[in-house]
Amino acid sequence: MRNQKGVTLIELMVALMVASILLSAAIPSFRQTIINSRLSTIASEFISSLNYIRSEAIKAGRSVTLCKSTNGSSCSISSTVFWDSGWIAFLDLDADGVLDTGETILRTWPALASPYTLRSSAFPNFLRYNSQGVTTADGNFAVCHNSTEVGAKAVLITRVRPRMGIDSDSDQLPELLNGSDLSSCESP
Ligand SMILES: [Ca+2]
Ligand SMILES: [Ca+2]
Repeated sequence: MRNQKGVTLIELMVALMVASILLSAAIPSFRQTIINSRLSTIASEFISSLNYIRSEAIKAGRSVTLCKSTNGSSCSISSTVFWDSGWIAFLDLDADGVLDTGETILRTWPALASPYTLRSSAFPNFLRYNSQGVTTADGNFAVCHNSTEVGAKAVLITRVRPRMGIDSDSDQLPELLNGSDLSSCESP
């Protein structure tokens, strides 16, 4: 009986050890899964914002602009403020990309949780769709966690439809409009 108890205790200890090893291996991958899912959600939500302003522009027959904003009530043109600080959509009556007196804010989006980032070199301050639902330029946005390109998401702005950048060569780096891999979270 005593012998049997001893074996049970050893078995228990081994089981605990195996469980702790499995758990310590599982936690980082579980964490990565959460980060990946969050990156996809942010990119999808940003694409939804773009589709929203595009359809509003067509509906209104006027330009609708999306600009980065820290307060949900005015655009920021500071070079130290990025899209991850939040963004707003407004009816841009004079199509200048600036929220002027008399122009209506249509929707606001809050800042991303740190350390998630949303950046673009082609659109440092704003992105405008005209009344035909066409942007003024092409370009890329990068959605990153902790400035890490591996596993990041890209949002590609073509004149008409925004889309998610795909990773066709499976190297964990999404491809940008020119076909090259995302190489910078800060200025994609
Ligand atoms: Ca304006
Ligand atoms: Ca790739």
